[in-house]
Amino acid sequence: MRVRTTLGRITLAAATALAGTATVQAAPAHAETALPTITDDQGRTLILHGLNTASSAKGPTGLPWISRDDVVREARDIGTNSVRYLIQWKNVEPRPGVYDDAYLDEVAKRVAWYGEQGMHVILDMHQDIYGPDACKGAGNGAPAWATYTDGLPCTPQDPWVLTYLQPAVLRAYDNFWNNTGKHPELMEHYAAAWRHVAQRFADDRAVLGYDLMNEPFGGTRQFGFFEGPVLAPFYQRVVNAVRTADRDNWVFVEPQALGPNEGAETSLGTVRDPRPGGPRIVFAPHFYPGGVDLGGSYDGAAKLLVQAQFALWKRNMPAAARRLGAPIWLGEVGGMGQDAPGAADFTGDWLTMADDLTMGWAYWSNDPGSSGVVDGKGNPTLFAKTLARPYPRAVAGTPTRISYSSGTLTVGWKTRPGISAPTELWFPSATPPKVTLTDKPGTWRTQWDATRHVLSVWANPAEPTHTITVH
Ligand code: 9MR
Repeated sequence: MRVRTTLGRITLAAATALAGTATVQAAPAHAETALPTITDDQGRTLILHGLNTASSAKGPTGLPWISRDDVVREARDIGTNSVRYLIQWKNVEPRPGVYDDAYLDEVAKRVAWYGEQGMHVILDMHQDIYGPDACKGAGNGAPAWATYTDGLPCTPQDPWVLTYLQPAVLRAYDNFWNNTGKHPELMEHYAAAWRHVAQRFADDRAVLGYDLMNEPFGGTRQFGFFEGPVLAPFYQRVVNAVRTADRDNWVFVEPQALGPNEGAETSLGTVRDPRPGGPRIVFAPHFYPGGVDLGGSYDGAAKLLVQAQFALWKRNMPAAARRLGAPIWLGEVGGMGQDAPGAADFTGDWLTMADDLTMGWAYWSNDPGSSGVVDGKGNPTLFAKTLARPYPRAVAGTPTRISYSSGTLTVGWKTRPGISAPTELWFPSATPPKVTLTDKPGTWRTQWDATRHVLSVWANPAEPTHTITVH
């Protein structure tokens, strides 16, 4: 009886899921209006390819391992046009209300390295497991003075994510989100710290925006008890604070990590942008299916599980972006060692998913090692090759298609009136590419920059749509 009931439920769930799929497939692709896009100061859509830089910034100095040469090499060899650059609340506000501007100067110095390469910087206020003082140095992010564990015990766990469930860590979050009713001041401090950072970088031309909190975790409140009632109002408060200092940079908001990282739905509420001239809020989920970052693989039965999570993510995250009225950007994906079974395959598949969704990404991470782009000896890894993929870095309109296979890049877009800057495509090779475009001959032109490996395309603005194919 019990078995039958369960089977009945499963069948019902499967039928519902299939019905959902059928509806989605039956609808013609153009029936859904395109999501808004992240744009540059010339109105072009930015497709961001970048590397998270870096896990090493979680340490005491709050600064990543990189030198200027590493940034030059990334831009040249991988063609990145952006970076998700990690900063730490503990370094920004080492004592309550006291900001370390010398730290922000060091950040600004590194931001300038990206600016020299024409890259866009997204500053990410990173945290894992709340902060170093929540559980014997296991975490990063929050300063000691903002860590209230109320004397509860803690033992760091392996894999590291299980440390999130330790009593002291849960309590530190419960106090931060004021689930305990005892520390309303902590979220206020966080918002004010962001205001300070925004003030410092508002006029820095290399900075594109701010990722307000890495992988939020709700403590003892999760999912519908957290994302709607706690996280969204918190983001609203931070956005309002940022906007008092910076009207124009983009603000990136993440769903909670648990669930959405694996493709589950998010119930994050809408965040309003008070800036004049249209919202600049980006939905910025991560993708870590099947624990690929925690020693998982992409072969055999594990691959089937991960593929199911691909399908979920691909349906649920764009749907959430649509609900929030925001562009989507994949802020973290990767973490798999280059020797893990299926690493190249996995990378190819998420890159294809990103292209299918005309969505940019930031790979985790550029730290030297087996999941970085250089290994411990400084040699390029598998990822240095796979991430160096042809792409449209700026599109003079709304992209409708990005696809790359067998050496051919195809990009479709709709004209957006008033953009005079060209569409720009990046290629890993210096060989001039062969180009065809659907615009009438003589109405468009291209220019090849063999140093930057960038093809600029001035399409005919009188044509409503364009498709370029490049071999
Ligand atoms: O890869 C990182 C690992 O070496 C650290 O021990 C861990 C805890 O700080 O963080 C890992 O990076 C994670 C990132 O901070 C947040 N998203 C998931 C990343 C991969 O697990």
